[in-house]
Amino acid sequence: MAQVGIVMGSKTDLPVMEKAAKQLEEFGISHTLDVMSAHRNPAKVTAWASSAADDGYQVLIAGAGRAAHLPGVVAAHTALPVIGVPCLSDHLGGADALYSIVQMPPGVPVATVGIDNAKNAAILAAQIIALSDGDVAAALADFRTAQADKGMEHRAWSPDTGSERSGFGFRP
Ligand code: C2R
Repeated sequence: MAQVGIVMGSKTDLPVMEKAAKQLEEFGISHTLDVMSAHRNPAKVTAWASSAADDGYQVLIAGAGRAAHLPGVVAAHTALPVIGVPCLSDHLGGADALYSIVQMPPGVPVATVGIDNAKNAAILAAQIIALSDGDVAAALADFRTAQADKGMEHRAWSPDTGSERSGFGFRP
């Protein structure tokens, strides 16, 4: 049984959504990756989301671009937490997908990450799973430590002078 189910509206979303899969792998979290569209394959999406909890998933991640209704439709069919990833398209700078996902009306939420930020979706999924999984909690703690150490390696940039100083902080 996989812990996280990742779906995307089109295989053209794969370059973005596979970043979520990669991050989950680094945390040792089992997952599935599927393509299904709420308007092209409505019956498939309904069946998948409706049985997701019984199938053992703990968190679902749904990515889509343009009129991104997939995350909301998935959330409509399950009580599992759903994280939406707005995918960038050729139009509107990804704002179409972002607004479609983040502006769910009250009652059926979709936790929304930044445009194309599938990595954050995976980290958020890991944080939810870590509430009841000590191994994932430990993996997340290691990840945070490594990230902090990596940040310290960067040269700090001063907003006042525009100059660089070494030794602390991170560079925006
Ligand atoms: P194609 O490249 O297949 O034409 O898809 C996909 O997520 C993709 O970003 C273009 C874009 O359409 C999106 N799409 C949705 C949904 N299904 C496909 N937003 C959906 O169900 O929400």
